[in-house]
Amino acid sequence: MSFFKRIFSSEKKESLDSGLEKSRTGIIKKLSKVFTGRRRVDEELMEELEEALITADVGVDTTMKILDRLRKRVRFEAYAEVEELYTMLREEIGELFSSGVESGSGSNESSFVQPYVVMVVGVNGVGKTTSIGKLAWMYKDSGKRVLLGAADTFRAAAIDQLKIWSERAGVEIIAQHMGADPAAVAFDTLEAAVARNSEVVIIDTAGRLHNKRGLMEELTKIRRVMDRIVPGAPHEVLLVLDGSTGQNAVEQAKQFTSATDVTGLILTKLDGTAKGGVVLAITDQLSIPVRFIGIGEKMEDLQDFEVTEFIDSLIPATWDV
Ligand SMILES: Nc1nc2c(ncn2[C@@H]2O[C@H](COP(=O)(O)OP(=O)(O)O)[C@@H](O)[C@H]2O)c(=O)[nH]1
Ligand SMILES: [Mg+2]
Repeated sequence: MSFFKRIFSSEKKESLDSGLEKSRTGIIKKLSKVFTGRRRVDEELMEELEEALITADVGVDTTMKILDRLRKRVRFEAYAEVEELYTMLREEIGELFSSGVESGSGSNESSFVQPYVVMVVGVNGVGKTTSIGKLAWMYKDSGKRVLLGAADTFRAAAIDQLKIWSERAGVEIIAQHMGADPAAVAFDTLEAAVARNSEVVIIDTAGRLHNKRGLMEELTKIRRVMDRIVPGAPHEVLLVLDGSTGQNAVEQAKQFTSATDVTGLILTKLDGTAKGGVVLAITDQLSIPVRFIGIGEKMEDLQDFEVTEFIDSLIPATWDV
């Protein structure tokens, strides 16, 4: 690993650790109640562990799955010490992530297709526009020519907000007036991207979920128009979910994925919440990889999601049970 890579990784780990601090503290507190003072693994302990995970927003179904596997292993491997159970818990969580879908690597695809078109969807207020600003900066920082499209034309403030982010990130933006047809904005953006030789295009959208059919039609229209200019676009559809809403985020994801094809997830606001366990529930229950996580409001506060790093930060290996 190069010197710079190492510096970058340790910085990344530090901000991940501080971003997930509330979740980690919450989970450790719950787990320590279960494990402390115990030596032997018995059914009572297993039931308490089950409850701890459910209340840590891992969700009932996912918790049951983890506990089933733990129970089998405890029986089969004849492990009975709590330290081993803690290790097994971390392993099973890792297994859950890797058996669901591959994750991470949100920033490499753009080298293959040009322009690489990313459409960002999700309910109002989850952090779409903010995440687009952060993503734009991330791509720009890695040397890409980035263009943003302000296809959330529902509110004037939404367009202005994306403009501010485009300035902050130092990237260009295509916008029209409030109330303009979102598909027309997407069309303009892709045309401009082709003309300007942009490498990455990120399209903001409005997320009014009050009417699923309307949402579905609007997103379908935007996709169709983009595909006409850049065949295959959008190459990635990122659904943004607010991690601080816990199990509601899982429900929202289910609704959205039935309205349009989603290729990846961005989980935001993991910094302000103790509900980080929801990442497990989401990964387990939807077959969609988590691409990025938001751990703050600043431009640098978006990270590539890496399973091992995430587990190490949320449920540290070195914690003494
Ligand atoms: N703490 C924190 N706040 C965030 C994060 N992502 C977005 N926000 C905040 O969430 C609010 C709504 O974000 P916005 O991007 O406007 O959501 P949109 O309606 O989906 O476009 C803003 O106040 C953002 O600063 C995050 O990762 N952490
Ligand atoms: Mg917005």
